[in-house]
Amino acid sequence: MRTQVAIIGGGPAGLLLSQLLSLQGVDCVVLERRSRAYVEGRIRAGVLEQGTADLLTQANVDERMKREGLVHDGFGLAFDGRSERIHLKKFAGGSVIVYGQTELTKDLNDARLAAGGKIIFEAECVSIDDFDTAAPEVVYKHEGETRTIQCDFVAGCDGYHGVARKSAPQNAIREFERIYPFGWLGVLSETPPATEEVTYANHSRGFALCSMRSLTRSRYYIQVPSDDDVGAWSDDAFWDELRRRLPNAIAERMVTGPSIEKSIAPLRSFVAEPLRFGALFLAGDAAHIVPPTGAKGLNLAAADVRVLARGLIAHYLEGESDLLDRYSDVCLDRIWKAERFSWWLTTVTHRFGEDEFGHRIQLAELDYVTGSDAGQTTVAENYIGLPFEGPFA
Ligand code: RFL
Ligand code: PHB
Repeated sequence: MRTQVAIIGGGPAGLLLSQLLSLQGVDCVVLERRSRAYVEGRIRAGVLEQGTADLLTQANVDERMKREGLVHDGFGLAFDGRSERIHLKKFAGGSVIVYGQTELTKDLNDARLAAGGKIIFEAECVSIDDFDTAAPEVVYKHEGETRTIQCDFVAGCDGYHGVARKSAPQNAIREFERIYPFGWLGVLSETPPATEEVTYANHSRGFALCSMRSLTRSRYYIQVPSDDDVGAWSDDAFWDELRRRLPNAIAERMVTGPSIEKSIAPLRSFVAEPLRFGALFLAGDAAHIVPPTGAKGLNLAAADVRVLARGLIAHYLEGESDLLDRYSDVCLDRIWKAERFSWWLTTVTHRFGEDEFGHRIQLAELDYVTGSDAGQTTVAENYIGLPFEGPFA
């Protein structure tokens, strides 16, 4: 098979890239290791920045998001028995949209397949060859056979555990990492959310997060040791622990019910540099991971794809390669700022061992940022997503 851009990975990054390229007539093929149902069933991100939502509008996949997504003009920071609000609209002039990654992935798959887009499910890329030449080749396994794709460019959108980043020459890539000594135990339940807005809670027993997927479906998380066994957490044990970590006013409003999904995700900060190796480009979780505390992962993946799609379109339609040449630098600027914010929000909201001094410092910092206009502004402008134009273009 031959195509212009071979896209490895049919998660949000790969699907959005294929949609943006196809709309401009750039030919591409998506290889996805898992089945469509598996990809669409992965409960992950829930908060979209306005810039991500705008990109989905450009990509013609915003109809259901506009209808079903919940627009939030603020979010909560709970600590010391109270909950304060960061006013996103007032201090940063923007908002975020609560819309699940599962729904976004469904919308993108629907749009691609309706337009006759090429997504090969249960096709595992095993190697990316000759990407330092003008004739790269992607080797994959599908239905028991080994097949190849000849292409001009390869987009590595295959997540943290994929093959794309591992294919980069060892002497050309640098990796930066921080692993946190805890994970998030998440529960999805068919119950009305306890809070109107997403609320991050600092508690001496550990972090907790109240989120939602709709007005009748809640998503909650609690900080747990990274080696905790999800099987050891009954629904009742989860609800009891969550309740203990929330201010009374929120705990009293909590409605419990059976969990629909329960899983533990490790927390990690990771960046690979650069993002380009000849004809191979890394995008999304393949290139960087943030702890989920700032809700940045999916949004960063979309921001990478925005730049990559523009670069590839300029290359094919205008014969202009400048944006592709700047891809790595443009994306890394935003990536490191999102890494910083996600790391910061993680450090002020999570429990790090028996550090009472550290806990008091966290409370002072949360009191400061929620109580000062300057503090709220810096948190709000990062949370809604740094602008695409101006210094963050
Ligand atoms: P994905 O979603 O991991 O998709 C990669 C795809 O590549 C496939 N793949 C391969 N395909 C072919 N051949 C191979 N060799 C392959 N190897 C892998 C995989 O099957 C998969 O389908 O990466 P992508 O597209 O870069 O998207 C990134 C996002 O999924 C991720 O950043 C977010 O989910 C992170 N995240 C959040 N982000 C937000 O912006 N807002 C949030 O509120 C938010 N909450 C979260 C999160 C992630 C979480 N977890 C579980 C880590 C909450 C949690 C709990
Ligand atoms: C979620 O709803 O899953 C969610 C919300 C905010 C975060 C992370 C996850 O920061």
